[in-house]
Amino acid sequence: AAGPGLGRFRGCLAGALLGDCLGAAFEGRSVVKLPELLRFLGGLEPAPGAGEPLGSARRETLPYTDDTALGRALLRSLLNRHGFDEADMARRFAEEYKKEPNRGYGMAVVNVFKKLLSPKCSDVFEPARAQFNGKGSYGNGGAMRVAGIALVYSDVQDVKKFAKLSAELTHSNSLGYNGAVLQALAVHLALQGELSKESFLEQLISHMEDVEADERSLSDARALGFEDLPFSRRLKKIKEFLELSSVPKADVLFELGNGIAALRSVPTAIYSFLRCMEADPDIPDHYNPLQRTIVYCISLGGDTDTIATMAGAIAGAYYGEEQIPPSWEQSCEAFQETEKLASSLYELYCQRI
Ligand code: R7I
Ligand code: MG
Ligand code: MG
Ligand code: MG
Repeated sequence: AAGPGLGRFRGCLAGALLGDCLGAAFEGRSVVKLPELLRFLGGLEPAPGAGEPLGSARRETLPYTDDTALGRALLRSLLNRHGFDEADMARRFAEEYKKEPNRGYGMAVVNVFKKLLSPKCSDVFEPARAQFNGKGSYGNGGAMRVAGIALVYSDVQDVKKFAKLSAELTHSNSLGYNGAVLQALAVHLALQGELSKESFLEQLISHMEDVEADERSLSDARALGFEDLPFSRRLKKIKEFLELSSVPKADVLFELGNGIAALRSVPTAIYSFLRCMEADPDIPDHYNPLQRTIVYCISLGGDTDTIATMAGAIAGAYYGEEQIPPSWEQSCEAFQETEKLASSLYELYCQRI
């Protein structure tokens, strides 16, 4: 069977970039007012009738953050090594951090990068295991950068395996790396294209019930005071939410969250993507479903760059590059890189099928 086309690869990387750059302008705000967000987005459009050339200096450039910096490091490693190579990927993450340490990295993960940069480090998974007194980080850093795994591996078992390994370079708590597995699975399914909301969720639930059933996942969840299979449970909550014609923002934040823990952000990104397949009375109709997804994520506040980059990657893989607005894309720092990376990735993906 013919695999996904190049437009989905471009869409995925561009959607991720948009989510990060647009979301970063609002990161950490507990409340984002929709009129302010819509005004901000309106400012990205070229002035009407001004005949302004594309990419003119007048347009503001929105910097990308650690989400994109590491997402691209992951992609370059996969491309260079023709697949997952833990030592190469770890080195690229650490070198990327060293080159530009002010991209908004998580407070704790920088210690992993510093240890990886030491010539004494022989096991590249060891610094991540030492985080948080040996419990490992459950932050969303493994998930925010993982989309590329689904763009290189077409087999779902490979997607799970390498999403986990890539995340374990910095996040050894299962609540961190299982979030990365879930995000990679969502991108994998989105790349296959036309698929109902119901079957998208059913497939995610059935994969995650398997992923979360191992001893480590059960004991990590219990140690943190969560019920068993916490990601699977939140996917089921998403299913309930989607059966309602609308869900108050407060309920979404209470049940799914908008925080830096993978458990409080990956399900939120997936919900945002699925909810925004339909029109939203609060979001203007001229926005397409991909734009709506990003607007919705940012309107939730909190970890806006990361939730929007994850939802943007899923939506971009699903809808393809046709839904990437040029004016938004051209507002993002280093947006031209998306095209090059997508073409190389697509070539590798086709070789591997
Ligand atoms: O997960 P990580 O890479 O951070 C990603 C976030 C995204 O929002 C990016 O956009 C960027 O802003 O940062 O980095 P970590 O430092 O591993 O985890 C992020 C935070 O999660 C930590 O600084 C802690 O506040 C929290 N955290 C934990 N807190 C207590 N106990 C993660 N794991 C633990 C834990 O085990
Ligand atoms: Mg960030
Ligand atoms: Mg931050
Ligand atoms: Mg963030």
